[in-house]
Amino acid sequence: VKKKPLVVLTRKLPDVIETRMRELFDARLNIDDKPMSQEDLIAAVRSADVLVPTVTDRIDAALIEQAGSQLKLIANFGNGVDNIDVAAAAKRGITVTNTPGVLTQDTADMTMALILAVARRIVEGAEVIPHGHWGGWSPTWMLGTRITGKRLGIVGMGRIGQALAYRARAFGLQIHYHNRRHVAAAIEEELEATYWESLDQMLARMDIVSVNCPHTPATFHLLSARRLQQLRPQAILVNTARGEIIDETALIEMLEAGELAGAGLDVFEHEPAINERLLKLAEAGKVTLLPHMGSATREGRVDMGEKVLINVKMFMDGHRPPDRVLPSAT
Ligand code: 8YV
Repeated sequence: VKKKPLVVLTRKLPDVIETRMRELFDARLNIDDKPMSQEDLIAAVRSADVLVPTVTDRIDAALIEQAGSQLKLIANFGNGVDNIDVAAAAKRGITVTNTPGVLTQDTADMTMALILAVARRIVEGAEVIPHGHWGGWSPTWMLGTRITGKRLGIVGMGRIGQALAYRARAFGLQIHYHNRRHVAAAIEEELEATYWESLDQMLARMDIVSVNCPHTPATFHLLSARRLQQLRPQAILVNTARGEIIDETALIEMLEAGELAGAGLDVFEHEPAINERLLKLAEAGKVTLLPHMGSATREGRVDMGEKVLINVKMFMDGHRPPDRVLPSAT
């Protein structure tokens, strides 16, 4: 009998997925659901045939260096692979896969929710009654910003950006986007979307800007201090992609100076560490902060797990896994 491949999961995954993992492979699960220590990660890459990391594991070149020759696949439980040095893995002949497609709708929902939350002060409002601060209705109190008719600029028009655009259309927003290339003409037409080759020019004209591109060396601080300065003071910025895409310190300075109306952030530059100044801004109702919840639905996590299972199984059976990530894409 052929030995089952050793598959190491760095985090606790949904029960149905773990059960299936155990049936198919010699699965080593992480029962206490804490990110793996560096020591345990090193031990894992030295012994595992397959590593299943998440966004909380840094699989960098130094770690990949330590991998044993048996490690052939890193099957990321997540779409973004900025936690993995894909080029270093490729050099060692290690294949990398991710979980695209299955978290598109959930993340687009959360992005739309953040836009609404910031514009209509939902989080601030939700705290009034539980804190006993409600004196009754007033015509001039708790006023937010109207969504309908405003311009939404989407930075990165991939799956999530497009899914957001369809939602935003239903809310009466005008769709603008910056991307390396145009989306299919039929989609652009259906969305009545305006393509901006220049990110700077788009930023200067938007009411709301949403970041929906992957974090790669090319998009690190894409929204740099200089670029953020292009935004109008009435503008709202939301980010459900990766914190590193925005120069967070520059964003904080603008919010503190009143040079930007508000921000909705689900991701942070040094998460889970949070810049203390963001907490003050949250208290002042300037920012809505979410703890990286964009794709966090029960259904989504199972779908992601199934994607991982398929990728590992196909790879182990000698086929090309469906969600291989090429170094050129990162
Ligand atoms: C996950 C995400 O929470 O897939 C991604 O890129 O950011 C989230 O869906 C996380 O990455 C899981 O590893």
